[in-house]
Amino acid sequence: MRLIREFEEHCLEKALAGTIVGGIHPYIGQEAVAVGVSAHLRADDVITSTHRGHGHVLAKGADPKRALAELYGASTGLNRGRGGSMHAADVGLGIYGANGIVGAGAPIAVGAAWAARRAGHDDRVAVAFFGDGALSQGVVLEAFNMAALWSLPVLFVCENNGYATSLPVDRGLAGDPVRRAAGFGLTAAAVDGMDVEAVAEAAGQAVAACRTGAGPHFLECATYRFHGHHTVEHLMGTKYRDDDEVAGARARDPLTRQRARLAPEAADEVDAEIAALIAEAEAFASSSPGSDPRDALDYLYAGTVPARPGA
Ligand SMILES: Cc1ncc(C[n+]2csc(CCOP(=O)(O)OP(=O)(O)O)c2C)c(N)n1
Repeated sequence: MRLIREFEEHCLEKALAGTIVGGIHPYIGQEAVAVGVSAHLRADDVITSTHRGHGHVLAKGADPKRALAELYGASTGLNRGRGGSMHAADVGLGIYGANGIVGAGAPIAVGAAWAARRAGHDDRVAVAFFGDGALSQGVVLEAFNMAALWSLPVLFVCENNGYATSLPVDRGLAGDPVRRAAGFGLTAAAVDGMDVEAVAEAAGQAVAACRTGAGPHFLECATYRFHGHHTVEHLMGTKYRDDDEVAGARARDPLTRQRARLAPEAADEVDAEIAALIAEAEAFASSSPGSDPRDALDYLYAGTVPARPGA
């Protein structure tokens, strides 16, 4: 969680300064979800992510140096600087991409689970992370249907942070997410997404059940993003949330809650280790060469992709 928080704080600063072109969608506040779920994932499992994807990508094991370089548009980035903040992927690590299209990762995860089964990897799990706004995208409901119909090992993780851009969830979403997923035959539950241990416990059960053929699962994680939807919101001073509401969520900061459970020396050690990693990532990313505009048309079509671990 600390790595994601520090990475994101760094990116926020760089995006507001214009070093990261195009801005970012900060994940700050939601770290417990990516970490609690990913704690149960193996290298050969697959994740799909969203426009708010730095946390998922780092939690699945992406190299922070290459992740930051990607945001800097550098040729050393995860995707040679062509994906940027919203499209970071590392197929070799089972990261099938952050995705700027709301809900688009869900059917990709279903496809990955189906492909794994076809290849005989019955205990490989695919996880689709998405926001509450994605629950009303038709493609997500189609993904629920197919995963349930074929009893695929997919864990759908809905990060309900209360807003789709500036639209409050109670004005955009009919009914209850858990009941909606259960209506498709998914095993569905809700959990406190601001508590990493609660998320880890619920996700652990769901992932284990997926691995043993119990079919698709759905986890609604109640969380909150501490910052705006996108850095443009910071620059414009857009406001649609009460200060009290944001302060209330910050009082439940998952990092503070987890720190209280750790020995102070252990927490300090983690802080020092992460500070060094971020400094190293910044040195690497800022000294890396940019992509060459002359090869802009390269890599549009897949040639070979890196072998999957355990393939
Ligand atoms: C298919 C599609 N519709 C609309 C958008 C514009 N859009 C980008 S992010 C966003 C809100 C998404 O909200 P949510 O899924 O709850 O995720 P969060 O931003 O809260 O993490 C919207 C509507 C888009 N990118 N793709």
